[in-house]
Amino acid sequence: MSDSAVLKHPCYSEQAHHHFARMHAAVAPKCNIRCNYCNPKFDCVNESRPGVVSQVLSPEEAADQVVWTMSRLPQLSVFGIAGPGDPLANADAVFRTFRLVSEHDPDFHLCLSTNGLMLPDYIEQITELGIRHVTVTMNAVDPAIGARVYEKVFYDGVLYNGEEAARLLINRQLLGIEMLAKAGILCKVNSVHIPEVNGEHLAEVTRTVKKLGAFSHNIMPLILSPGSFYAKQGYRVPTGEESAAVQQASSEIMPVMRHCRQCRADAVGMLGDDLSQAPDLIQNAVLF
Ligand code: CLF
Ligand code: SF4
Repeated sequence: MSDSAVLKHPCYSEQAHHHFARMHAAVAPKCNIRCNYCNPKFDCVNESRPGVVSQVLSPEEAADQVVWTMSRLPQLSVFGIAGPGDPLANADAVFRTFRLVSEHDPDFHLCLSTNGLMLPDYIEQITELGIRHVTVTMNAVDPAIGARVYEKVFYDGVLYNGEEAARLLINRQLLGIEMLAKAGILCKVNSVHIPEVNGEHLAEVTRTVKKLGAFSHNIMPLILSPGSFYAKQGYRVPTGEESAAVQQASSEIMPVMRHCRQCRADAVGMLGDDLSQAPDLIQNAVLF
C-alpha cells in the first residue's frame, strides 16, 4: 500500500481533506438490508446525509461525469461509490463504473462504501480493480444490539429478521474486514452512533475491527431520516458531548476520523463543500 493511498484521500487523512476533493456517483439504488434509521426514499444514511435522493446514473453516465470533473477540479483525488443504496447490492453497475474510470486513469483512487453483507464475495474483484479504500458500516458486534439496529437482512434468497439477521450481517462484515486487511486494502469502519442502542458498545466495535486490521473508525452521529423507524419511534440523536465522549473512547484504541461531513451519494468537492449543483460542474444539465 503506497503512502499516497492515505495522503491523498480526504476521508483517510485529516490533513488531506484540506487539499484534496472526492466525488461520488449514485449508481447503486438497491439495498439488501433495512436499517432502522433508513428511509429508502433518501440516500443510504450509512455514508450520506438524508434529505434529497440522488439521481441514479448508469455506469456510462457516471464515468463520463467523473472524467469530465477530473478535468475541471484539480483537487479531485478520489472517486467513491456510496449509494444511494448498498453498492454491493448493485455490483454489476458499480464494478462497471469503477472499470470505466480506471480505464481512463489507472492511478485514480477508487473508494467503495458498503454495509458489508456481500463483501466477502467481492474481495477478488475489488483487488483486481485496484480499489484501495473500502468503508464498511458496522453498528454492532453483538447480535442482540444489532437486532435493534437492523429490521431485516436479505441474503442468498432468504429474508432474515431479528438476532439471526444481525448475526449473519455481523459475521459477514467481520469476515469481509479481515479479508480486506489480508489483501492489503485500507478499510475504514463507519458506525452510526445511536445513543440508547449502541453508544456504550462502540468501543467494543473499535476493539474488534482493530484486531482484524481495520485502518480507522468513523463514528457518525445518528441523523433521523423522516419516516424511518427510529424517527417514528421517537429515538433521539446524540448530543455534541455524547458524540465527543464516544469518539474519544474509541480514539484511545485506534485512529478515529473526526472530520466526516456525512455527505450525499452524489457529493462532489472538498469535504463540507458540495459542488454537485455548481453551474461549472454541471455537465449537459445532468445534475450530479
Ligand atoms: Fe466517499 Fe466515503 Fe470514500 Fe470518503 S465519503 S465513499 S470514504 S470518498 Fe468521507 Fe463523506 Fe464521511 Fe464518507 S466525509 S460520509 S467518510
Ligand atoms: Fe438504508 Fe441501511 Fe441500506 Fe443504507 S444500508 S440504504 S441506511 S437500509
